[in-house]
Amino acid sequence: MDTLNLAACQAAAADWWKTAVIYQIYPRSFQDSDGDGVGDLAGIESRLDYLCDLGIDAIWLSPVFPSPMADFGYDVSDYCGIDPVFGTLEDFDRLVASCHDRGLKLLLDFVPSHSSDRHPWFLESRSSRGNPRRDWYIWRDAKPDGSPPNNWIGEFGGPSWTWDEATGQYYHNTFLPEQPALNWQNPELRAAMLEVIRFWYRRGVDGLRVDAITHVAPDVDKGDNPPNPDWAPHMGPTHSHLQANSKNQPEGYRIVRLMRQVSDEFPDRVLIGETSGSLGEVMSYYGDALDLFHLPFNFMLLRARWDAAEIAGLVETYEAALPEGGWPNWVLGNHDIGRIASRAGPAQARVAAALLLTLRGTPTLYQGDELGLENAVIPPAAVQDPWEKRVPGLGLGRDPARTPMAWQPGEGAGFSSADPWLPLCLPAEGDAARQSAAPGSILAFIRALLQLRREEPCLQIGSYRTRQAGDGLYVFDRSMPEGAVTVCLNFTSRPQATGLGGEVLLSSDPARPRGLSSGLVLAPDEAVILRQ
Ligand code: ISL
Repeated sequence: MDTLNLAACQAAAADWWKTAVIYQIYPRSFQDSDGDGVGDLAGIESRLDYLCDLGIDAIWLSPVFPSPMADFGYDVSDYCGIDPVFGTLEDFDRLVASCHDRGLKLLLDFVPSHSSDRHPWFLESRSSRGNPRRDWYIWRDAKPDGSPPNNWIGEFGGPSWTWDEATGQYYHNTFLPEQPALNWQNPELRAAMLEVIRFWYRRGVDGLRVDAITHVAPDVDKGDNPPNPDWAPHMGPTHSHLQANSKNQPEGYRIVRLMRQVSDEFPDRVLIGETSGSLGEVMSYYGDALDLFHLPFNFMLLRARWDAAEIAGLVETYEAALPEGGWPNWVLGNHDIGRIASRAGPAQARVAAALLLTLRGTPTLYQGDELGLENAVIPPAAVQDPWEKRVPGLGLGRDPARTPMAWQPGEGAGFSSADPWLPLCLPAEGDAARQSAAPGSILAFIRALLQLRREEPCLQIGSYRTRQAGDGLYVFDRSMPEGAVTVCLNFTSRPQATGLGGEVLLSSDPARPRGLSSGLVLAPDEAVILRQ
């Protein structure tokens, strides 16, 4: 499948976010600078050189806004501020400047579907039925029997309606009761939220990752969701019903178009949407006229069985589904899902990184995955995630992928001088300092991959074509009119003959000689990039 012609290659090179590699920072767990056990903005600033050495182009920060932290920042109580645990607006301005000095872009999270129940807007809204901000949130009467207006279930379990005794109505919450859903149908709320985008762009932010977009502007009067015929208890309560009426409603798409129009008032900004469902749903968020998200997140690799043929199949399916002119993107890990080194197995972590960083499209690399961090075992007393607390024991909790970075030897692994908010989990190959000094480490391999990606236009903007996929071997080409590179991935723990020859540009095995090779046989769990 050849998906890109020369003109498209040139067009791709014009937008920075098409050739960039994005690195997701989960600020609570990146670097603590003030000894409270929680990471902060000054800590991030102090680690920018590490990120430059790594070779990424942009950082995206999970929320750093004022928040009671019921959902660790995804419950925002002031959209235009910085939570004291992370620092101040001055710290933020300094971070933007320090990023830009180094040629790094900075993206923020934007959480439009819900605020915190401590947001002054909500405090006003719930103060009386007649309050001018009542309609900024979604309020409905109980059914005659006192039950909620419909059967929708919250993403973290429980009804997605919360009764307000004082005013005698239910408010809608898609996630926790502490996260009331914003009513985007209200023109004043809409204007206020769109102004938030301008606020951060005026401060120099280069783009936004828009949270939980599928839940924005639900049509709560559309009726009950139908039961899910394929549901099993281990899937958790949320999926007991299909979210046919509660997600991806037409008004939501209109809102995204407005967000994009505001974003386009500023040059060179990128809008990324957290779409989470089917391929069709993801594609729908490009917009027929490519007027919605530049990059609707592609989470296919997050859910894939770690199998060469299966993954090659989904890459082809994704490539084929892209709208004309739509730019692809790939995500291998984030703060909501188990670590890739645990999902694929630690031995496959290099293969997984090679896949993420050589597929066509903008990759997002999650902090700690460059160290091969695995899921942490969180003792029950240390659990923080509200999802795990509300629906325990099903493995839904997200703490295992949110543990602090391990930077260097010594107490707190250089993350904090205090007890960290989540237990530290050391990567099997050692902390960042140790891996930096070890040529065979996963960190060294990912640095080399990112350097090769910078030097090799094929890897940035070349077309994609599967060569072979099956029996644990996945080989694909990235081509430009001037030449091609071939990526060979061994998904197994046994050697694999590729039948290919060429110049070895990079291998996950530092012992493999560079230069010409014929009849390439991959070692177990090896990734090799060849110039044909
Ligand atoms: O809606 C979903 C499935 O039907 C979820 O996958 C949903 O998209 C996802 O949980 C949204 O996650 C984001 O918003 C949450 C927050 O807890 C997560 O950390 C964030 O990534 C609420 O803001």
